[in-house]
Amino acid sequence: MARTGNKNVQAKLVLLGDMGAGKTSLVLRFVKGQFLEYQESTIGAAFFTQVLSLNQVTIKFDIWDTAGQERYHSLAPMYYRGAAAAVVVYDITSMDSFVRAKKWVQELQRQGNPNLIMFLAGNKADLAEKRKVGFEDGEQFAKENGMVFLETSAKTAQNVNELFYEIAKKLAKASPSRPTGMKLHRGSQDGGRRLFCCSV
Ligand SMILES: Nc1nc2c(ncn2[C@@H]2O[C@H](COP(=O)(O)OP(=O)(O)OP(=O)(O)O)[C@@H](O)[C@H]2O)c(=O)[nH]1
Ligand SMILES: [Mg+2]
Repeated sequence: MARTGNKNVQAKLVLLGDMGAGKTSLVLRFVKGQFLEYQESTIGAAFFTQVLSLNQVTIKFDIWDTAGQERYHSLAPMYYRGAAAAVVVYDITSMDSFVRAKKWVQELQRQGNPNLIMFLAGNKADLAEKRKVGFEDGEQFAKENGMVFLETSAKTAQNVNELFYEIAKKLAKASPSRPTGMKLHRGSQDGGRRLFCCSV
């Protein structure tokens, strides 16, 4: 395969949403291919990395998985500031989590990065019998706010890779070519946790 024209993109990605919506579970499904029935609530935030290749573009995701508990709300700007993409997650079995997701979207819109690419994930799609938020409600809200919308399940893996591929596609389009290349930390694909980070 021709190696010319390869593009390397490093992108900061943040997940936001109510506690228990499944942010950590989505990231763990994507980064490690695993799912825990009793996933612990995140404290502060957790950091993961993952590399995705799309045709001639290699995307290195720096993923900030934030804590949904209200007491950590004030930390959130630290994680979404400078982010290229944000995934706002709600739980389709919880109307409260959908209301919370809308608030996150408003906060992101107010914080003034017009280039932020936003995604809406209605998670726990496997729990269809307990559904409280209609597919159309998520779709409609996403449309009104220029977001890409998917219903996902970290448990069954439904649409999880698709979500990150959609993000990668948008980022690849949005980011300028860097012909000299950047260093990729391929060794960190296992999604190591680091509590303190980072330059923005
Ligand atoms: N059935 C089902 N359960 C899920 C799914 N995703 C997450 N869960 C469960 O929901 C609970 C909460 O998931 P987490 O990933 O910890 O949620 P979170 O958004 O990271 O929560 P905080 O860290 O508190 O903000 C866990 O017990 C998960 O096993 C899903 O797609 N389907
Ligand atoms: Mg979590």
